Amino acid sequence: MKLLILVALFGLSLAQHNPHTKHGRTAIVHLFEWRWADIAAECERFLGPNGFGGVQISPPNEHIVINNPWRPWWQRYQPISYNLCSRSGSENELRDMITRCNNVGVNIYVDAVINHMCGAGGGEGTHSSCGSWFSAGRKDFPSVPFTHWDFNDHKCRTGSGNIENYGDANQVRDCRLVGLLDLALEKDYVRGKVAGFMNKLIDMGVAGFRVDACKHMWPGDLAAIYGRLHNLNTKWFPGGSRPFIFQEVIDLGGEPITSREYFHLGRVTEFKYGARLGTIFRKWNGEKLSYTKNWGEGWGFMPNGNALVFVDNHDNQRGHGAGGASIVTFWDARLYKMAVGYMLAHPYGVTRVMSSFRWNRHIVNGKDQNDWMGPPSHGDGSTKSVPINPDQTCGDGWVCEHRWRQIKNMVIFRNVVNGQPHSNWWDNQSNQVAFGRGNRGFIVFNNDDWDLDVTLNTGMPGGTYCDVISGQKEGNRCTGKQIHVGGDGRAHFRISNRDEDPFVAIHAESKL
Ligand code: QV4
Ligand code: CA
Repeated sequence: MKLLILVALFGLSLAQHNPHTKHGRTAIVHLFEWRWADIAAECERFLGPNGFGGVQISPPNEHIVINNPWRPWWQRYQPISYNLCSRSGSENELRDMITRCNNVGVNIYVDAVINHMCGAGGGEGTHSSCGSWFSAGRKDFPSVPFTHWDFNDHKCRTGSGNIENYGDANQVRDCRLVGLLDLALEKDYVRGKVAGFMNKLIDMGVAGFRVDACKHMWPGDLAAIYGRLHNLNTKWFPGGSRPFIFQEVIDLGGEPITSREYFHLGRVTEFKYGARLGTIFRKWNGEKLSYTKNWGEGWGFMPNGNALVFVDNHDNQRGHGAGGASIVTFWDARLYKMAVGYMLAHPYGVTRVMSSFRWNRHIVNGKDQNDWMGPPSHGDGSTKSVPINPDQTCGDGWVCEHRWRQIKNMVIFRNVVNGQPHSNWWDNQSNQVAFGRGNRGFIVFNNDDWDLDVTLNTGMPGGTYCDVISGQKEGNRCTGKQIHVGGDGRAHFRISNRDEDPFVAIHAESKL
């Protein structure tokens, strides 16, 4: 009996590692700060047709509204209640988006902020996205309701009440993260409110959650909350499907709290991945692309089955969170396309692509003075919708990295090579490397300051393939470079270090 329960629990927790993507899709995209109506349209017109597996959405619940600075993006990480009206839209718009995305095979993953409510200095009144009254000073949130009994302050032992030392696991979990009112998740009542919020979303059809600030929550409390979650809605998912859980834990080493403590609960964000990949593509600290032959667990990253990987995220693309200056973002577009291409070609982890908005970046002594700036907005602070230009790029300050040809085509590449092993590695002991994915795909990078000119074994069937980086296959024609693979699987590659994008990728479905 005991064994049976153990097996059941193990099976249950394992299931939370599965993103439940449809039709062999393998990548998700974070549509940071997008409105629900725009995401619904994007699922139908772009994400579904181009093989994206899912969307990470910004927090959908009621949040504080801040005037100074003016409507920062981070106001959404300060919950006021679990009512579903936010800067991205109303509950009806949210439901419509979930339905329409599910109907085209694109999953929705919710960013769940459950460690805290708003900052202690958040004041009192109805400056909240659904207009609910609250008092930060009295720790009173009647529309949940939470009262001062539901917060952790009595457990926190620091002078300021904030986390002061990340070397002390107790204060990291029980004190306030940058002054944010810390919820007492050991209380059954609080767990019930959080699980109720998440279950409402599951019943609406979401496929899972990015759980915010997990380092600041006890794994036991999270286990209790996840254990209360419903199975996914059987309108779109097989019976018995557990919600996909990926937990934000920043573990670059050197702290007592590690990612490992969360592995049994779901996947975990692997922050080493983007930090190291950025250092490699920037060629800092003597790093070389050729050193990535054993990329993945060989680099000390977490086990493949636990990892959620990304080149940059909404925090570290603007100096918040972790990773520092090595992180590559859309601001360094040429390096960024290569780094994202590398990630999507490589079998390690569940991959997340970032989709950003532009802001007036203004770096003084290494710090971005405008790191707070919210999404493209109208004068009243409401978020602008995302216009699509005739060339398929986005307007009005939306970057839409996920629509860049090179990135979109590598999302398709990843789907085409899904399940195939990392194979046929080649490098020049510097920054020119190539690898394949069985007999389904092959990619070649030149991040050196000289040309690449080499014949390689691709492992692919003979034929002419269209490079999906410099162009793509359209009908029976190729708008980019053509690569001729001989009957022996060998092909000649020439990549100038001055090419617009110094990498080439071919796959089974780009064969002409
Ligand atoms: C300020 C002072 C505090 C003071 C407080 C008083 O800094 O010392 O006690 O006022 O009220 C914003 C402001 C911050 C302010 C705080 C509370 O930037 O200056 O504190 O609000 O009012 C995002 C932003 C934060 C922002 C927060 C809430 O990054 O700047 O804080 O939203 O609006 C660690 C964690 C990791 C975290 C990462 C950023 O381990 O979990 O830091 N990442 C996630 C999210 C991130 C989010 C949060 C967690 C919090 O990805 O976007 O923080 O939900 O590494
Ligand atoms: Ca906490």
